[in-house]
Amino acid sequence: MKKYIILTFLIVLGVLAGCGKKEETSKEDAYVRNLINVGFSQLGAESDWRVANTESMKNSLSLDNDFNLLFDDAQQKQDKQIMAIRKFIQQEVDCIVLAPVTETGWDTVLKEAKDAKIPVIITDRMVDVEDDSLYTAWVGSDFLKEGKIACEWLKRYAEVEGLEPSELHIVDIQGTLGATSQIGRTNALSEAAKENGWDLLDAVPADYAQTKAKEVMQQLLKKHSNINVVYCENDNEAIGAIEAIEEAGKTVGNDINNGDILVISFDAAHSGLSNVLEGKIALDVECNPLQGDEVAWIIKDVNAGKTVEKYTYVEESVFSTYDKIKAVIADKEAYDVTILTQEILDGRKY
Ligand code: GZL
Repeated sequence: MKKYIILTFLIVLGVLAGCGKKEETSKEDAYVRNLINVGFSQLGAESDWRVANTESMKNSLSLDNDFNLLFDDAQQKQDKQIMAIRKFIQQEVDCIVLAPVTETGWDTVLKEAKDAKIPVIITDRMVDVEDDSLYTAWVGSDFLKEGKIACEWLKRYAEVEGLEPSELHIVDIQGTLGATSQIGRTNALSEAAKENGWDLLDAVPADYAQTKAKEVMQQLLKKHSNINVVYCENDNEAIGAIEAIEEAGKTVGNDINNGDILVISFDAAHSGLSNVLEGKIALDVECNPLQGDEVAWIIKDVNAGKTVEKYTYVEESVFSTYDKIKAVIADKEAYDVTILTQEILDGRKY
């Protein structure tokens, strides 16, 4: 069957080459080289983060890096991801990469991959399975820690601004319910609110989508007249929420004491950081989407029969233009707050 994949691939390549398209690698090279066939089930294209993540994976799992990548976009539907994994198994790929939309519901299909002796690498969010030998490795972020960093910053902001904890009236615009990133960021806020005595008014999911977040924010503004902090679980939600807040005649910024609504966000994508630089997002905790190289190295090591690290966390930063807080602590680890400038923004990769 593997020959089928390579043969099909070469026919496609030959057709493309026949269209006069200059291939980075010639048909003969591809045939001669023993490519690693990888099936990648990506959960969707719902956010700037996801688009950057897909680009990173495609750039790393490329023909020039000795990969033949079979890519599937599941449009945020778990059943489409399960179908894609089953198709990769039928095609006898060498490795499966899964970016799971939510944590549960993967045991059966990952068992099928294991029975077919196909290693599975999980990226970004986590899977919640009975037997963690169903996946070989995971590459992603510590979402609870991201949330703790944001909440530690908010606690220090209130102290610097002379605000009583009970004067923070917060709404949480959540990500996709059941996604590891949503679970971690939501739990960090609800724990901090309880610990610090903050007024956590509401938590409503918006699937990391800008349009949905705008609608959610419009409803929250109608329901609560005293909101002064909006905790958005990604940048696209923050941008949607800001649109709703400004259309309601309110202001976003770093100055709650003078009537601003403070917007906190996650991802630190270019769109989010542009809003930080404009002073519209007060804090943006990075969630690094550039996981492709790490995943490619792991696949090559697995393919070569080497043992690999089970869990790999990507590097992340914290951005603001509010320069009265220089660092925050999360789990005994200090995070320097990067005071964002245009130069730093221009130098970012996504
Ligand atoms: C986080 C990732 C989340 C991002 C959102 O690793 O799963 O999903 O924070 C994306 O932007 O949609």
